[in-house]
Amino acid sequence: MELFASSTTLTPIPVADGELAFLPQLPLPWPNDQILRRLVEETAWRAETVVVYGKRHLQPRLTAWHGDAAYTYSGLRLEPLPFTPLLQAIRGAVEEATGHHFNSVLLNYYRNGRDSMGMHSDDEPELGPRPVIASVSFGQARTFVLRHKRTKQTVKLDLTDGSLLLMAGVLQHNWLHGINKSARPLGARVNLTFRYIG
Ligand SMILES: O=C(O)CCC(=O)C(=O)O
Repeated sequence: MELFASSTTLTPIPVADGELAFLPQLPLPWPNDQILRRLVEETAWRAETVVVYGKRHLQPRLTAWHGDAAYTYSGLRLEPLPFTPLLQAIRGAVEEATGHHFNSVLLNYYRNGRDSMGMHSDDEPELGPRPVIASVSFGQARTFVLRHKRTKQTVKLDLTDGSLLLMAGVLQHNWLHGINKSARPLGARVNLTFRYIG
């Protein structure tokens, strides 16, 4: 272990068949609550419909896609919006902390505890054979659930305000992840997953 680990050092979370690392607070030039407010107000949020097992569903959250290229998942094609100055600044902090380069970001707005994300893997071919995905969260802490596809092992992580979770290696091939609904009333949360689309 590093004797003088700096606050920008991600801590590895040991899991089988993949890489995970966590930083409780990504160093950013503004307070988290200010960033959350700006993301909520300045983003062109969309309520998207996806096709799951042949049936159309309205996603239980709002989304926006910014970057250089379109992104397709669950029968949904997202045309990119350009990076805003705020998203550029957050991307800069993420690239500094992780040493990885990202050209796209998916924003998810969970308005309350009823908003959620079903279990899935981010394993679309355009993310490459070992997708590196940096997930930054603002606002209400939510539980991020990972389930191993083969062993069914479950890992739960509290994604707190300002935190950064890095997913890498073969994680997306071996694990599903998602955000469950909550019976408790919860506040707003915005999550940004930075990706590299090749
Ligand atoms: O909101 C989260 O933490 C999960 C986001 C996610 O799974 C995704 O964007 O693929």
